[in-house]
Amino acid sequence: MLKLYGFSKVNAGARGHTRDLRVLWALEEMQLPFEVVGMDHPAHDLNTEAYRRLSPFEQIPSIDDDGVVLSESAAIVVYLAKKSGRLIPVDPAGEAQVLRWCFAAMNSIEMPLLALMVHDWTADGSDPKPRQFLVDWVHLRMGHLERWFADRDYVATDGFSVADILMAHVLSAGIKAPTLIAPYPGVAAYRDRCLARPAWQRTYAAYCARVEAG
Ligand SMILES: N[C@@H](CCC(=O)N[C@@H](CS)C(=O)NCC(=O)O)C(=O)O
Repeated sequence: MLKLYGFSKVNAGARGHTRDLRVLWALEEMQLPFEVVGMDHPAHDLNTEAYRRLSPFEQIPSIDDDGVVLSESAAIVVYLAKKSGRLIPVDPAGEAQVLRWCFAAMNSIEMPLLALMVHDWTADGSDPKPRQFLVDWVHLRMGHLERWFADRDYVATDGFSVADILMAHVLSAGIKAPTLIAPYPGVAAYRDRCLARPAWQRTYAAYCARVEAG
């Protein structure tokens, strides 16, 4: 049975946004059987030699699928898609489009959003320039996405794919200020279209029922 290492307890600010949700969503979409191994972040469950063998950076999510050990949410959802034959095309050209947009979600989009978030956690506000640079970077990328979604429902292919799980999660968990997405109605509609999927609704409800704030 596939084991997913996900949070059982995590700080209140992160609860509901953590990256194990990407894998839980993919598993729900694909209807694959799995069990969750609940990890208590405040109790340092991630900082053990045993867990580092699964996840070298001591992070969630990771999986052990009967000996196939993986960390990195994007690698995991692509593995699951290929294993199940769902949410990724079988032809190399279609698969390449999905991989392209998985990388874009994890790099071109998540990077500026995460940089802004970390800045806002840590900076004392004495110099407004770094924050303005990061806000401008986010708007640049959001403008690019808005153009991309002008004639598309999903980011990589005609149908919903694992790239949409990653992109929609980044656009949802990574954007704290509504002002960062409000000028981009196409991006907001795309994110909401993905999050309206029954599999996401079930995933999120089960996560909220299981994961404690600590
Ligand atoms: N690139 C990794 C990032 C994973 C990550 O940042 N996980 C966070 C939770 S969302 C974590 O485990 N943080 C705990 C820590 O670093 O101590 C992925 O996409 O899986």
